[in-house]
Amino acid sequence: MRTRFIVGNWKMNKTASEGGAFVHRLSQELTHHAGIQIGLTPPFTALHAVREALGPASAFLLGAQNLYWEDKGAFTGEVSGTMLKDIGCQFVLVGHSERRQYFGDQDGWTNKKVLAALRHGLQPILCVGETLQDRESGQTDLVIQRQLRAGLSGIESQTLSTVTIAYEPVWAIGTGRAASPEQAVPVHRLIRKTLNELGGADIGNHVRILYGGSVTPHNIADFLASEEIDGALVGGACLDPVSFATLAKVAI
Ligand code: G2H
Repeated sequence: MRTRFIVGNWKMNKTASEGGAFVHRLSQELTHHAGIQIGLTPPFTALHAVREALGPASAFLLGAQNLYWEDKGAFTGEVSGTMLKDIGCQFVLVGHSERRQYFGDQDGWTNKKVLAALRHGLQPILCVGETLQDRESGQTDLVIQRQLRAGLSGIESQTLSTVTIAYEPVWAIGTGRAASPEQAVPVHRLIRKTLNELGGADIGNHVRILYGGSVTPHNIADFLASEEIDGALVGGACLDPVSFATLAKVAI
């Protein structure tokens, strides 16, 4: 049985003080969320404030939006797994399509980042997804398999089951045009099949696969109706605490 996971990806939004205020409001709105996990990925600059606002015993998980694979050194502008662990992160996004599209994150990099996250005890959420051009030219399966095989290279079976995958079709991100469950479910099945090929017979059944791309409080139930979809990576609809709480309540 896989525990549902709802993650709010703040992207480049909210200052430290806005992040703290968000957590206080979210805690009021979402007093009961047993049975599912809820994660927040503030920008680096708000991680400390959000950790403080959550408090040490919070059931909400704290994550980062990216990391660099080296532990320390002359890498101007980068943040390591050591630093994220130290500030209280429990998980980290890797290979979000905006990283791939705007900052040159390639498959080889996502692999180094996934391995670095695991080395530091951070749960990686590896994001994969095809562009509209990929989909329209019938390349979706090839692209997803390539991103998975490259990103998860060199990870042994037991560890593979601790990784989370987010399927985010690029054409659905921030566009208000979510994939339909009929479009998403076959890709989730393909991801499980590929995980089985990578890690052995039943690994795919243990790995959580989230859907991301224009998820809202209004469409989340349609995605969760499929047992293939274990939760959501939410962008725009997570920035307002009431909206995010409403969305999360559907998953409980
Ligand atoms: C996809 C998603 C969150 P949005 O990037 O990762 O954003 O929900 O705004 O499409």
